[in-house]
Amino acid sequence: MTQIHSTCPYCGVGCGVVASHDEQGSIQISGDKTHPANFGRLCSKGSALAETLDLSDRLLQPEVHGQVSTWDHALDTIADGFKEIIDTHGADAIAFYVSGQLLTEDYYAVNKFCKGFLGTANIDTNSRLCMASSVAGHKRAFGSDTVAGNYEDLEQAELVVLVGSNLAWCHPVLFQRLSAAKAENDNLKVVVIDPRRTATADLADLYLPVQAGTDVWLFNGLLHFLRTHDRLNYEFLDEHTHGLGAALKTARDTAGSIPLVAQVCGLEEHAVASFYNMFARTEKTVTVYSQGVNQSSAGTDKVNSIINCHLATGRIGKVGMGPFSVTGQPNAMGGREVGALANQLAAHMDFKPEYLDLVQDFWQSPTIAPKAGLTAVDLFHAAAEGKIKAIWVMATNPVVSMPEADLVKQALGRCELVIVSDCARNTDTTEMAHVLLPALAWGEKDGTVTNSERRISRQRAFLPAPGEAKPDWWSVAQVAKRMGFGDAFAYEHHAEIFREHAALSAYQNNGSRDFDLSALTTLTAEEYQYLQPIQWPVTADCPNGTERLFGNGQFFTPDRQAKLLPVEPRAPKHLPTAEYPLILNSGRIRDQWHTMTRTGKVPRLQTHLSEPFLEMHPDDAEPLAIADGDIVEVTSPLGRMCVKAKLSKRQRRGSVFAPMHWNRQNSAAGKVGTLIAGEVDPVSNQPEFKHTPVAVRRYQPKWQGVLLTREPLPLQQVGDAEQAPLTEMRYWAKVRHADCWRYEFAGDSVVDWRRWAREHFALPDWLEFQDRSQGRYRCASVEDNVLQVCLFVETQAKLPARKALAAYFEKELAPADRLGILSGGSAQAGACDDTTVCACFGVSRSTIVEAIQSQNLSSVAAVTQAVKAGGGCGSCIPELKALLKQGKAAVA
Ligand SMILES: Nc1nc2c(c(=O)[nH]1)N[C@H]1C(S)=C(S)[C@@H](COP(=O)(O)OP(=O)(O)OC[C@H]3O[C@@H](n4cnc5c(=O)[nH]c(N)nc54)[C@H](O)[C@@H]3O)O[C@H]1N2
Ligand SMILES: Nc1nc2c(c(=O)[nH]1)N[C@H]1C(S)=C(S)[C@@H](COP(=O)(O)OP(=O)(O)OC[C@H]3O[C@@H](n4cnc5c(=O)[nH]c(N)nc54)[C@H](O)[C@@H]3O)O[C@H]1N2
Ligand code: SF4
Ligand SMILES: [Mo]
Repeated sequence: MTQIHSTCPYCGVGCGVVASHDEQGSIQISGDKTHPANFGRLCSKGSALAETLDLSDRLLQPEVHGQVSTWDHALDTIADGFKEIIDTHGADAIAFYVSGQLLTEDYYAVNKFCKGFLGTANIDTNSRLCMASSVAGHKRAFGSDTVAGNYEDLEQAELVVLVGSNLAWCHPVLFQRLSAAKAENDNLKVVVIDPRRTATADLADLYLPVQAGTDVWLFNGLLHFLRTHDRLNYEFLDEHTHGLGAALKTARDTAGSIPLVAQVCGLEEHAVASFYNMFARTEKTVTVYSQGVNQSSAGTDKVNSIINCHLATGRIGKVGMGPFSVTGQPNAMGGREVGALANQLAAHMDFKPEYLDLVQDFWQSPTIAPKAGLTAVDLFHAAAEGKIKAIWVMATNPVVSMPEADLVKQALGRCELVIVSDCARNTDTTEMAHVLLPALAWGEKDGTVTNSERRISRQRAFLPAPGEAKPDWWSVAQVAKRMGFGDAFAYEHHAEIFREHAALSAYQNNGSRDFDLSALTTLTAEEYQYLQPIQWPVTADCPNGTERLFGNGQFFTPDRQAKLLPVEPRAPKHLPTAEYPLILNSGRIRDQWHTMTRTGKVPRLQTHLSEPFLEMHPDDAEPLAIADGDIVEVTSPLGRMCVKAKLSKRQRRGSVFAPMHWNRQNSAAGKVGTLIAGEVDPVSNQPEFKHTPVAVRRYQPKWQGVLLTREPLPLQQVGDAEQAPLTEMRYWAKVRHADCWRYEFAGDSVVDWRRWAREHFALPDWLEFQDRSQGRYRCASVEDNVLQVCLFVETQAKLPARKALAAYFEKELAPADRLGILSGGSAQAGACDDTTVCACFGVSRSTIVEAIQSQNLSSVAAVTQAVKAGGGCGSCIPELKALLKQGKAAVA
């Protein structure tokens, strides 16, 4: 048994994991008890990592124009293409769109190649969609992109304010740490500010269901309140900041009274007053913020309105206090460190003349991009207009995750050369590639990532490179070599790249820049291999890293003073209209990661929420005659989406929520990016993902069906007009079970199901049942007593319970089962599906509710003891609490 320590590849918490390998090759992933981010904990996604490591769906060989190719040919194609395009159109006709899921070493190499050797700054990253507003806000306030505090601050605080953050689902281990600290300390209070009552809100002492887009009013109001209640820290303000007067004036002019704030923000006055009082009287306050803040056309202002309140009270950089932007991706921070945003140069330096010289000198490069390049939305617009001729997309899936997602697809269609580096073979973006490069995936790749608290950790390989897959830095270096830059990219090992990256951070720094790894510039390959998690800056003065910055009141502006900004609140770009009366919010669910290329492989991660959905308040649904589980069509001026309605009072009236995960690989029209406009924040250029006016209507199909099959269908069979009548389907979604695939579908076209099923699925052992008067068709195909396929179509009645059907795929069929299948399984037809709450032990909602009621359970621990739920990763604990609460209410 060998054990290798690595870091989880999902969220920015950056948990340490241990991969244990036995000789038979089976691998187990557990939490690393020694890692300071998680001390052994993992969430549902992290604890399912071992189930994502198989090579199904992997891209394992380079491809050029749809043909498998050698690396040489693929790399030559890229280098020749780049040279030709640069010769005719200039370097700015080339672009890179990269990702916070690259390792720092990959990120450094591609940024250096683009800005120093091709000479264009047209490299942007999906962090533009994620962290750009925080970066811009930090720079305006601190002069540098610095997250001052650390995770321990959330435990040491007495007030944690969560703004636009669903920490329970998106940073689950940090949420677990906060919950545990709260359980131990009665003085630790939590405020949650989010238009949706999320699982995170269940931990809150005070929950503010703020009207979407109004956070600046709320925090301006807070700043004014702090002043009128004499809570400003004038000593700190005088010595260490500028801009107080203007900030206070704007706060007073725009949010000078609690009734006004309450009205604009759609909150109760007493709730606003409680929040302000809690903040005013609690010195140890941490304000955590995430995409409800960043992904807004006023994102940067939201960030500064929060930071203002911390600067005004001097609560920054000290134990248990500070503004805290939690990062999304495993290496969102690393991307910022290497400078791979289009408006950054490198190593936390911008396009200032002195830095251009410094970086060019360090790189010894033939050129240096003189000014900022195109940011994500503009970059794809430029491609759509034919100005970008070649684009290299690395470790991101923009055809799904960008706003105006369909325009992004068209833009790629217009480019002469589209290169996509990915580990997955089939994504909405790989479909658009001329050249596909197979990348090493997690477990195979090796390098470093930086988490939300500036902690650099190693991701270590514990699997051999499969097929022809290579590290991303290697493909960049190979193209660079072919373009004549071999000397600058002669890396043989990722440790060399890390050393160079550290050296650039230290180069002519002398304490002038926050990002400084000067004590790591001479790491040997061995020291790098055993590098322990460490928080930057790492310098001669702080060789073991730095827990917090700014505690001394010294910032990274020229005069070392921080800045408060006057922030004028403004409404989101697009407001609801008569035609599009509801506000569409979008984000994440507990068990899926982004576009599902990895978490989508794990059956148990699909049991919690298995189909694309739109969450809406029952009062908004009722006048539209929409019931829970109905299919709805959601439209914006840009496009439409077709998903299932999920009614919930957790949703604020007037606003609806859709997850960002579904795409063309697993649904007919579940991709929310299609609807979202490319409106961006004017300072950060981050898109407004959380505020799209939409219309919703019920879609009543002529028939609905479900197909379960042991082998996945080729996509065309359910999507292509030539192939099958199913194309007319307005709705389909693909769900993975342990032993079969499930396709849910619905449509209007007239289909001869009997013929269709026989043509596609009939085996000698064929069971069939049709009742035309009821509009019902059912069939099943069995081979050697093993169920291969079953199909159910209904025009009037409900479809059978899916769990029972899927269970037939798990066993050899007994004679009685044959009858059972066509009658819809042991569960009654019409029984609705019972969702799984605990993904670790597969415990369903009904089992938990039954146990709570019959055994009169009153605590999470008791539920865990009774039915195991909550005893694994703990991600479902907020839901268990909610079920306990409901149970109590029912009894009362
Ligand atoms: N399970 C899971 N975890 C993840 C990810 C994943 O894909 N799946 N992705 C990771 C990544 S890259 C990121 S960036 C993070 C994101 O983590 P979060 O930011 O926590 O997640 P989101 O669901 O995008 O949005 C957060 C909340 O903002 C709220 N919100 C919307 N509009 C407003 C507003 O105007 N004001 C306020 N105050 N709140 C608003 C939404 O209702 C939502 O609950 O998650 C990371 N963790
Ligand atoms: N509607 C809506 N859209 C959103 C958001 C939202 O809240 N709402 N959030 C936005 C945010 S915050 C983010 S971060 C983005 C995320 O969006 P994306 O970055 O597009 O999502 P992923 O599915 O994580 O895509 C990563 C891709 O890289 C591949 N990959 C993984 N590791 C590697 C590697 O080492 N090398 C290479 N070459 N490939 C690799 C994966 O297989 C996958 O195809 O989505 C944004 N889009
Ligand atoms: S909280 Fe979960 S997804 Fe995030 S790093 Fe930890 S284990 Fe991975
Ligand atoms: Mo993100």
